Amino acid sequence: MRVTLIAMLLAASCKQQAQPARQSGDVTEIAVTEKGFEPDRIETAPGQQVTLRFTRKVAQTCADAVEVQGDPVRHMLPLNAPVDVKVTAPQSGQLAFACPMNMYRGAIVVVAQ
Ligand SMILES: [Cu+2]
Repeated sequence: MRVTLIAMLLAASCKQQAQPARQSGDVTEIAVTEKGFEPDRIETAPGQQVTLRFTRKVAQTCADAVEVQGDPVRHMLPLNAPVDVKVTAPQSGQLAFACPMNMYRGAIVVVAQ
């Protein structure tokens, strides 16, 4: 009986944490690994301001910089040094980011609330 109750409470709290959409001002950590950007898909609400915090964790990668769609600045990513890039999500669709050679890619994906 008691175990069942605890299990239900745990399930309920997990459900709350699983909300995909970001709040304004949220920081999203993105690692650069041998696989590329992790995560490579960040869900957010329309028009939200999101801070992407890129941290490159591998020395040998062509993703030593990141370019965000609509942002003319190429953001250099020094090894193991977090770099914040502030973006505003569009009203719909997605905002892509990629390494300068466009091999590793990711996107901020707008989801309806
Ligand atoms: Cu590349």
